[in-house]
Amino acid sequence: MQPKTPMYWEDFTAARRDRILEQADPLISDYYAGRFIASDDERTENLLDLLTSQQKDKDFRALYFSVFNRILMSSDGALAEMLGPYAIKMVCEEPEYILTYLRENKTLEEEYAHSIGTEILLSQGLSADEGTSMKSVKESVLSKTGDKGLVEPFLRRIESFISISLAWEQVPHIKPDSTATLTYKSKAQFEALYDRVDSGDESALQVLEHDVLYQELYSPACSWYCGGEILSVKASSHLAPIGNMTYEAGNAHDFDHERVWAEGVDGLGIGEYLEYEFPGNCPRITTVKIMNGYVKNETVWKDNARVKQLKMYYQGKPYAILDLEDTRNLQYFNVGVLGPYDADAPNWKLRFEILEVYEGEKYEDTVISELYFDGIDVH
Ligand SMILES: [Ca+2]
Ligand SMILES: [Ca+2]
Repeated sequence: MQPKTPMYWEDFTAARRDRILEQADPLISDYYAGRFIASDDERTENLLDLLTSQQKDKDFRALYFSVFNRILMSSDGALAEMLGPYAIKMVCEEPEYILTYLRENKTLEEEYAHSIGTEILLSQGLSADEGTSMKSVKESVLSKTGDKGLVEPFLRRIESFISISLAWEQVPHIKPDSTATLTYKSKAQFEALYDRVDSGDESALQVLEHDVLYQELYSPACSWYCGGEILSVKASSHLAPIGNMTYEAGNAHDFDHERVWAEGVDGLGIGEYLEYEFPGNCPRITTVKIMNGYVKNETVWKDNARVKQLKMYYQGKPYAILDLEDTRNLQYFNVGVLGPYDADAPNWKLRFEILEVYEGEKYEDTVISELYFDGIDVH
């Protein structure tokens, strides 16, 4: 077997580094030796142009990459803002070389993702020729390498940075993208249908196949949940059990429309919340589905309060306000793309806080029967 060829600056011997530095442009060797500090000036701009110029020589390539990383890691303010286009150029020029290194250096990878993500955010509102978009970065990188396993985790880091930054700046309202009319059957009615299917009754099968409630909660067919994983569902409070009926957080995510979460504080529960925790490698979420109120039957639905607005927090930051309709129909909210989908990423959370309610006729208990998800990265 051939010994591994040193590719990166820190793999080189000190003697070899000295030789390379002697031959390098003085601008680079001066910066390397600490004879000037990078800032948002012309000299730094010239240095950055040089560092991100196309470089076929492997020795120089290692030096340029190393020096650029040092600038990136130590920059802030105006210089940091200036680096975005250079970070993009760096990655797009030789994605395999750069991304292989970043994969092993997560802090540096995060810096690149922030720098490129910031540049994309700053370009919003500019035309395609003037600005940089997620799409143009993606196309540019993929035109240089077909290694999607290397490229896609990095692109997701950028997208995740953009989602969090946008959420921080503004909290948009999201109305239901669509709703589905549900014909509510009790579990006993479903059981009766299953029995008929088991005994070969085609018409019972037809009924189930056209029943949205069955398809959503009770069918064993494939869904996002074939890969989607939720570690826990918690709530800030819940109503104490009445008889053998509980109202705890998990009931909002038990695929049982008759069991519900009800907040447990005096009054209508403004400020109370549900919180879902996901592992880093959970497939990403694009849709939140909600059965609002105590949907089991029309009477209990009217008697108890329903949610009018849910404030959604992603990674602990306000992300969106879901404007719910006052209906027993299933409501689908298109929430963008959520989650890092990366085994190395830490667990993450979504919180849904009650901001406003539709009051019930009898009780000051605000209820959610189901809050669950759909998404991508599965199948
Ligand atoms: Ca439930
Ligand atoms: Ca209450």
